[in-house]
Amino acid sequence: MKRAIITGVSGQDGSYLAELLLSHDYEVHGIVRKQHYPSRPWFDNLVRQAKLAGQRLFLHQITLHDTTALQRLLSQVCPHEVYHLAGQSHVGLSFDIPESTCDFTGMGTLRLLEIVRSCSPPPRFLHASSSEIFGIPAQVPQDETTPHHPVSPYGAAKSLATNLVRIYRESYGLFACNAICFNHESPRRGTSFVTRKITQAAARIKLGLESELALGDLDAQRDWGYAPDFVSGFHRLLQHHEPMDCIFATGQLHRVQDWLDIAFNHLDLDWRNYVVFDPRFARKAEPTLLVGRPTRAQQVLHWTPSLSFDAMVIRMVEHDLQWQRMRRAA
Ligand code: G4F
Repeated sequence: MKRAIITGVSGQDGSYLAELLLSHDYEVHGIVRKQHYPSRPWFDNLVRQAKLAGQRLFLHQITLHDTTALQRLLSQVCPHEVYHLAGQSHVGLSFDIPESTCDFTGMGTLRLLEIVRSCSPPPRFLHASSSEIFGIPAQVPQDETTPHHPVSPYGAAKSLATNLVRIYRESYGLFACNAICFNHESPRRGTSFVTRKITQAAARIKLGLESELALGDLDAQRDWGYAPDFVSGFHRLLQHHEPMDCIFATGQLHRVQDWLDIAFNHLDLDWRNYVVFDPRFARKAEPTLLVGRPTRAQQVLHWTPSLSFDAMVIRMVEHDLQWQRMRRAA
């Protein structure tokens, strides 16, 4: 039986990845921050199911600053694979808390790499990197060779972490990979990200629970994919015979306004009647034309996105509608 450690297991990607690995008969050890657990219904459900399935999911409350606790966990578990997904993931917030963002995301990755390097044998290591490393990119679309040009403290921290993973692979021969992820969404996305904020608000407006949605830049563009597809790419990347960095993206650009069009139309609403501009949600600097070229993922890992953009938006709206109805009935 393979053993895996996941940092950030209670988040969107971590919970999908835990489910995937459990379905492949892994023993999964998830690292959680105390204050984040247990507060997410899907994660409570996963823990319940894993218990029923025979104790193959174990949770450990450790912060990424606690090097000795992390070291002890890795030496006790002797994992075959480590998936490093934890981090401060809000780009806008990173302008308010740049120091902790850089410490957690940049130095946290370095601390983990050092621990992995000291294991015998070292586990395979995946770092969930981000398209934010490209910021204002020198080429469109971006691939694994595109130079980094971040425009936020978050992007700079991810760039440091991404380079460290490459350096540890090249210098110490670690099986260490960067999954360079463009935006990826799902019904488990946090409600402060624009996508889930829109689908949740559309559902609440439809049910008469809200009447206004405050947003920043509606013309902002991103390459938005479906989160469960991305975590299946993470797993494929660590099963490959050699370590490498890999872009996960759809290759398609959409605007924030496209989310509004599809989500509100699906509920027979016109978003123009509800959306107001709020400068608090406008960024100090916006990346431009972040769109990935996932050729390596497709050709080498045989990875393909399973859900279209429209289908993903509608799936999230339907989930939020059902969830809001359940909460109202409770
Ligand atoms: O949903 P967002 O906050 O995602 P963002 O900044 O692209 O970051 C996400 O994707 C990155 C790439 O994978 C990750 F590295 C990162 O951790 C995170 O998962 O914002 C998307 C766009 C931005 O251009 C933002 O300016 O939506 C625009 N936007 C417009 N109004 C808004 C809002 N963003 C938020 N969060 N809230 C708004 O009201």
